[in-house]
Amino acid sequence: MQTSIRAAGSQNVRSIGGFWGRYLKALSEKGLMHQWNQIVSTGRLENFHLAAARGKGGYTGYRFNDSDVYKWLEACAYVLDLHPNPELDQAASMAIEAISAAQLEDGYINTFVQLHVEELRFKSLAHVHELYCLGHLIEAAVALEQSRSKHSLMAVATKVVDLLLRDFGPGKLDTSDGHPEIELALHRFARLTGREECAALADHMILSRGSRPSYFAEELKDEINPRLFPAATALYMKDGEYSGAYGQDHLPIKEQTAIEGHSVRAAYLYAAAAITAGRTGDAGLSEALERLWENTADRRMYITGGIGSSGDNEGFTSDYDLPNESAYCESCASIALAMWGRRMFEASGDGAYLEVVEKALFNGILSGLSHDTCSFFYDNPLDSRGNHARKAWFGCACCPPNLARLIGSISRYALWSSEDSVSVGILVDGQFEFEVNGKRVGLKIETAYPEAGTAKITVECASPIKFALKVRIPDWCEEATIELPGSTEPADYELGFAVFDRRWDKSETLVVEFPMTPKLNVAHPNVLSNAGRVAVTMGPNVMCAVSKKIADAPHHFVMSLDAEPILHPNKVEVVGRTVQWSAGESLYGEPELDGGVEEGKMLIPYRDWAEKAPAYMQVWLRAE
Ligand code: FUB
Ligand code: ZN
Repeated sequence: MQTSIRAAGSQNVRSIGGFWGRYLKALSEKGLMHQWNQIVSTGRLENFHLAAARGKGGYTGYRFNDSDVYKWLEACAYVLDLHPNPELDQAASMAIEAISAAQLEDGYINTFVQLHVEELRFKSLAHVHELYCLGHLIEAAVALEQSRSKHSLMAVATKVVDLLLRDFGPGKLDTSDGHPEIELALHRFARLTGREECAALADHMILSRGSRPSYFAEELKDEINPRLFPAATALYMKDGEYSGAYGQDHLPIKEQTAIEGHSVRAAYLYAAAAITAGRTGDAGLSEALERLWENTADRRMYITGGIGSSGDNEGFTSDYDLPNESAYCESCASIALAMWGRRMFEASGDGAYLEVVEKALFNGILSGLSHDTCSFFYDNPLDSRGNHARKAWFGCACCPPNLARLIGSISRYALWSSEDSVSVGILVDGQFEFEVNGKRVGLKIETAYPEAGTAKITVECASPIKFALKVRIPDWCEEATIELPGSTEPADYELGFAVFDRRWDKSETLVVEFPMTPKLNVAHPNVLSNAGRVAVTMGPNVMCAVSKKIADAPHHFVMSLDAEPILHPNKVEVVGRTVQWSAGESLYGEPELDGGVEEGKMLIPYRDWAEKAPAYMQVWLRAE
C-alpha cells in the first residue's frame, strides 16, 4: 500500500464557499474568538503566563489543557488563511507569545508539569499527556508554516522535536504517550521539514506499542500514579491486572484484530500507523490496519460515523454493541475516524475509505457543532429524551478546537493531487489550484453538497494539459451521472472514482449529478437496539425525527414501510402513525394495536438537531 497522492492544503485552496464556506466564515467571525475567550477566561492562557514566569503553583484545569490552545491555534492557521480577521490574528499572536515564553531552554513545555508536579516530567507518560500536548503544538506549528500566515511557531516546535529525538527511542525512553497523537505530529513535521528521523521515531513508537514488558505497566507501579490519577489508572487495568487496552497497549498493532479501548486514542494511533504503512511498505502493518478498519466500520461504528459507544472508557465495548440513547460518540472520536480514513485512502488510493470519512464528516462530526460555531456537543447520541443540550464550552474541552481545526482543514479530506492527477473525493464548493505535470491547473467546484447532489467542476488551465481528473462516485448513489458536455469519451472507473484521463482544454466543465433519493437502512440483527427500526438517509446525510414536546416525540411514531419517503429541500418526509394513549393519567394501560392517526413526519439532517434548544430525537425509527 503506497500512493503518491497529496491532500490539498493551504497552498491549493483559493477559497471555499457553499456549505463548508458558511462554517469557515462563522468560525472566523465568531467561533474562534468565542473559543479564545473561553481559553482566556478558564485560565488556559494564564497557565502559560505562569509557566513563563518560572513560578510554581497556580495551574488551572485538566492536565492536558495546553492542548486546547495548540489545537485552537492550528484551527486559526487554517481559518485565517481563508477569512482574515485582525482580532483573531492578534489573539493568535498572543497565544504564540505565551507559548514561546513558557518553553524551557531545553525545549520542554507542559504547563501542568512545570507549575504543578515537576517531578512528573516524562515520568507518567501513560497519564500526563505530555507528548499528546507536544504533538498538538507541533501540528499547530506545521499548519502555521504551511499557511499564508505571518505567524510562526516553528522555532518552538523544532526545539520540542529536538528534545524528543534526544530523549525518546530505542535505548532511551523507549515508549510513547498513553494518548497517541505525537506519532501523527512527528509524521507531519517530517513531511514538512524532510527530517526523516522524526518519521522513524513515529514508526518506532507505533510498532513497539503493545510489546511486553509494557513500559506503561512498569511506570504505573509507581505509587504516584494511583495516588494522583486513580480513575485513569483503573482504566488501564482489567480484573486487577494491567491490560493496556484502554491505551492500545494490549498487543502490538500487527497482532490486533479489533479496535479496543479509548476511541480517540485508537483512531489517532491508526491514522499515524497508516502513514507509517504507506511510507515503509510494511505489508503486515497494512493488513492489520485493514483488519482493524473492517472491524470498526462493520461492527463498531454507528450509522452516523460515531465511534466509541461507552462513556465509561470513552471508547469501545464489543461488536454490535451500539446503543442509541447512551451512545457516547465523542465528537473527537468521529474526527479521529475521519483522520484515520483519510490516511487509509492516501495509503491505498481506495475510495471506499472515503465513504466512512464522508459519513463521519456530515453526521457524527458536524452534529458536534452549532451553525454559528459557538456551541457544541461533546457526546453525540442517536436518541434523546429532550435532555441533551449544546454547551458553550467544557471543562475537558478537547472537542471545540478539534472541530474547528477539522473544518478549517476540510480541503485535506476532500481533494488530492499527484504528479498527473487531481482527485475530488468529496464535493466541496470552492476554487482550488494544483500543479500537475509541471503546470498550474485551476479547479472550480460549484455545489451545495451535501444539501444537494449536483455539482459543476470546471478545469481551468492557461494551455491544454493532460492529466487524470478523478471524481469519487459515492456508494450510496445508485444512478450517478458525470458528463463532460460535447465529449463522448467514456470515463474509466477505478477504486470508486470515475476517471477522466485526457487532454483538458482551457476551460471545461464536468456536470455531476448524484441523485439523493431517500434510502431506508436497517442494522445487522445483532445490533439489538435497532431491532424493528429503520434509519433514513438522504445521500451522505443521516436524517432524524425531532420534536419539542414529549407528546409528539418521535418515540411514539411508527413509520410505514409501504410509503415511499418524499424528498424535500434538505429534508425527507416519511409517513406512519403516531401511537395513541387512551389511559389518561394512568401510568399503565392497554395496548392499542394498529391504532393511531396516519401522518407525515419531516426528518431533518442529524447534524442539525437541537441547534438552538434540546429536543426529543430519534435516528432509528420504529417501522412496520
Ligand atoms: O485525553 C484527552 C482528550 O480528552 C481525549 O481525546 C478525549 O477523549 C478526552 O478524554
Ligand atoms: Zn473531544
